[in-house]
Amino acid sequence: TEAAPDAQYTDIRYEKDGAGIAKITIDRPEVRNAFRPKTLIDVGDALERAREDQEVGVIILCGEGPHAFCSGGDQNVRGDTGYIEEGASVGRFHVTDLQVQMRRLPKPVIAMVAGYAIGGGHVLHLCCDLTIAADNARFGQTGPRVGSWDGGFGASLLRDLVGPKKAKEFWMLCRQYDAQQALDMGLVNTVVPLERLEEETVAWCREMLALSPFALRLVKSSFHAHEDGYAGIQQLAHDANLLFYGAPEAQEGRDAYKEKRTPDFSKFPRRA
Ligand code: 2NE
Repeated sequence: TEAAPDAQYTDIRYEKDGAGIAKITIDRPEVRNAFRPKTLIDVGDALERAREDQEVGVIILCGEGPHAFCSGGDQNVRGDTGYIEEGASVGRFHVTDLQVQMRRLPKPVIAMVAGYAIGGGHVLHLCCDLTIAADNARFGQTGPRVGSWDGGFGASLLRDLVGPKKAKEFWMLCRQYDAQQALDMGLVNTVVPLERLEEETVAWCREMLALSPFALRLVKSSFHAHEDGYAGIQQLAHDANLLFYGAPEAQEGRDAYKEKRTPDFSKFPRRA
């Protein structure tokens, strides 16, 4: 892989393999890849870069090292008003925007999990489309232990994956679950030995890269149309609109407007 030449990130690395895969690595292993606001700003920027890059078809999100994917919000920068960005006086939850960005991004995002996916880090893997786990992966929520929770995607996506009782167990007991347990409960797609994690993840990415990119986009937005309510429907609807703009029927409407004439839709079938 090669780093993007103009990358100015402090908390992540952004790499491309030149064959359709972008990899975003949270690079704070000294705190088990916990995220501070700058980390999330960097990830968001890298996701946008991958989205805009027509060479990129699939995005891998992972953490540096074998010990952690991500351990959630960095408790060292947690203030009384949220997580506080360097130089800011008031905190916020930058992760809210990132979660939505991951859901809306019209390319598959794959979590590659070695070690801990805990707290807000666990929710990041939930927001990914697929999760490939190493055999040393451990999953769990810690919110109520540290005075926090994620009742949005952290509750709803988890419930959808493992069922309401199990999801409440995650949140109400703050236990950890190993990779095999995660696989058994449908939380991850596959488990492989740690040393094969990247190879397997890349193989899954290449399988997707051989498929129709627009069909994959529609698959993703179709799932989210229901799950994400009006925002999900909007994504799917505008994805359909993207296709419609290429059709003569839609072009007749645009052209008539520009030519200041009444549109003639009579030649277009009223399809059954
Ligand atoms: C992740 C876990 C289970 C790893 O345990 P272990 O034993 O492998 O490592 P250790 O020694 O706990 O951690 C290594 C170093 O990383 C720091 C630790 O404090 C330790 O630092 P030193 O003692 O070496 O100086 N570290 C780890 N996670 C950190 C974190 N999140 N913030 C700051 N420093 C961290 C274990 O470390 C663990 O349980 N970590 C805490 C997980 C956690 O509670 N995360 C926050 C949940 S709340 C959240 O993420 C959130 C939300 O609920 C809503 C919105 C946004 C975020």
